[in-house]
Amino acid sequence: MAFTLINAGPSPFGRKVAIALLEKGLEFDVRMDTPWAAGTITPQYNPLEQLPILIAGDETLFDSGYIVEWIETRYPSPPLLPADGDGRLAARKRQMLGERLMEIAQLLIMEMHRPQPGADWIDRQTRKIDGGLAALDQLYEQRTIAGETIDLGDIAVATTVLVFEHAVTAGYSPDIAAMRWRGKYPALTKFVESVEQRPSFVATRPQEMALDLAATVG
Ligand SMILES: N[C@@H](CCC(=O)N[C@@H](CS)C(=O)NCC(=O)O)C(=O)O
Repeated sequence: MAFTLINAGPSPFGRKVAIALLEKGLEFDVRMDTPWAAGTITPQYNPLEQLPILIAGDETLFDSGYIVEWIETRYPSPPLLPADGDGRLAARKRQMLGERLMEIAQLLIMEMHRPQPGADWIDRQTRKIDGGLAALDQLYEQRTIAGETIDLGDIAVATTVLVFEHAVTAGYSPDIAAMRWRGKYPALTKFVESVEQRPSFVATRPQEMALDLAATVG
């Protein structure tokens, strides 16, 4: 099966899909796009006009959570979800927190690029980031990663918090205190430091792209 991943350089959602494909040993081509820019190809493939998109043979898949579910269902080996129900639910919970935290962080960063950011909205999103990171830290206090096994929850969490750092160094985001997690959340930090050198993570580091967020939301 031929796979093409349509992605944006820094996208943690796209990186999650790329890591899942690499962990499964599936080869894929990458096509970069900017969904906000004139001439974007994204709406041709996704009515929700978002990346990532995976073209898998004659199927077109979108939304990163759905795409990784599709990959896991079609290519179950090696597994990226535990076989037992409780383990699966625990992995899904971490995946959900990682994905929602990323969406909340995007809302917050976009708001900060508006001409007149709303202070209450910023406070509200900031509280969610504090709460979500603290919840993940608690979950990682109880998680030991056996051998080389990671799951879709680990991938979603690590890609999210790693892009928090990239967004600041690449200049897309102000340095927001609530989004600084390394060292502040010990169990989460230990977990990320145990996976960020995996070949699938090294091969998919966020790439800078020209982004004018003020123009996008203005
Ligand atoms: N729930 C979506 C979120 C994807 C998302 O927010 N993608 C961003 C790029 S990182 C995007 O395409 N934004 C354009 C837009 O929302 O209009 C997923 O998991 O795939």
